[in-house]
Amino acid sequence: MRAWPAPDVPALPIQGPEVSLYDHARDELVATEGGPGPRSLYVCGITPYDATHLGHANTFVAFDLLHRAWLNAGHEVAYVQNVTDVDDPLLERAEKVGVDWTALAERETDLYRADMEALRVLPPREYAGAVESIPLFIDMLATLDAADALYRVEDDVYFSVGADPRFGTESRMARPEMLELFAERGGDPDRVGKKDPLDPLVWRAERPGEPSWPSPYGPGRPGWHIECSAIALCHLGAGFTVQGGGSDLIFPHHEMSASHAHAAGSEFARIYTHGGMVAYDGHKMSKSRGNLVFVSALRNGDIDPMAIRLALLRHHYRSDWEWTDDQLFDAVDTLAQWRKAIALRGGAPAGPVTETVLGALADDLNAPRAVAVVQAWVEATLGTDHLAETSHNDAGAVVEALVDAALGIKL
Ligand code: 5CA
Ligand code: ZN
Repeated sequence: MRAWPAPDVPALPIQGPEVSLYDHARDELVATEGGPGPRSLYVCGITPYDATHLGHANTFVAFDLLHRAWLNAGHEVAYVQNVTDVDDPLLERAEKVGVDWTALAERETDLYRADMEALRVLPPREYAGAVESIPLFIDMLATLDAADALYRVEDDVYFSVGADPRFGTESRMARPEMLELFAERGGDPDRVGKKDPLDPLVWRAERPGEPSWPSPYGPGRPGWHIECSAIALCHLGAGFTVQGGGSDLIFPHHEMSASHAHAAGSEFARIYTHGGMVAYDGHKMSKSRGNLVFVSALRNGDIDPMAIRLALLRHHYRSDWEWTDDQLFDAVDTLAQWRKAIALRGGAPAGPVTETVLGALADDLNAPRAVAVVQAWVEATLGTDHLAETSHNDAGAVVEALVDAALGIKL
């Protein structure tokens, strides 16, 4: 599937430090090391049945900071993202609004691409749709079958979590919590005939009126977790650097994706990192609840996408927070102030700003700290005392390039 056009990333005068990231599986900050090859990142993408909301944007902007921090540290980056372009919620929405499910998926994916481009998110190297990747899932199912990790319940095929001795090590959750989340997030713990209530469906036999594809298990469609597992392994290889997504995917999705890989004899990610949940009107922003603020709606209302990005970056990517319109208005004002300061071209010395901003981002993507450092430079520059002393330097150009390359904000 095509991704979206890449924004320019200016070269910086100094290289950034190596990046550390919080790993959920180990519950600590770890170095994102990985030898001389590229740093590799898989981020769970959208299910395209509705437009991109600010929660999605927050997650993709967070991992864009990682992408940029790696580039600024001198690494090549292999980035893969998926599109869940066949799934229950997509089929249900298409039926409800009376449109063809493929047309709905195409329309919403197009809108998402436009939103990502406007937010200056670097595109993935591989943007993989589930439908186009079905042969990968069938291959992986064959490997799991050979490892005795699959069984049937009527015509459906399930994965046995008992086939992975490391099951549970990504989420570190106790079983009662797993059972609760599994039921909430697409699982079917009560289905009769399963070996373990937590076993997830990996191939759903054709139901009347649902799309299906041929497979050795009969016509059907893939389960959700096998999709991300197979796409990540195929395009990034076993032991890729980071599995990313929002914290709503810690369990079951990332646990199951990792388990499928382990049972198939492959390492999965070295690090599991999750963005916090953005709320609105007191609840997690979610398509099912409908409490959404769409990126495209803000853009259509003539809001500068860079102000949206700045408003998101003022929160640490791991925190849960609530969106309010005031934060956006504040970001619009701040952006105007930043633009005024860089337009002076001179200003307070920029060298320490570059080093501190790159350092903050390399330290578990601390964007709020990076934004505060830029803000301090802007205030010092707009204050008459500093400007008078240093008006001949090129600090404005240096900060402009830094804010663009590191934070993805074009001033
Ligand atoms: N297609 C699956 C992943 S394979 C999916 O979760 N799709 S989604 O459209 O529901 O979400 C897309 C991405 O945005 C996921 O990484 C998800 O964790 C994240 N996300 C969803 N809602 C929010 C929210 N309210 N705040 C932050 N991130 C969110
Ligand atoms: Zn996923």
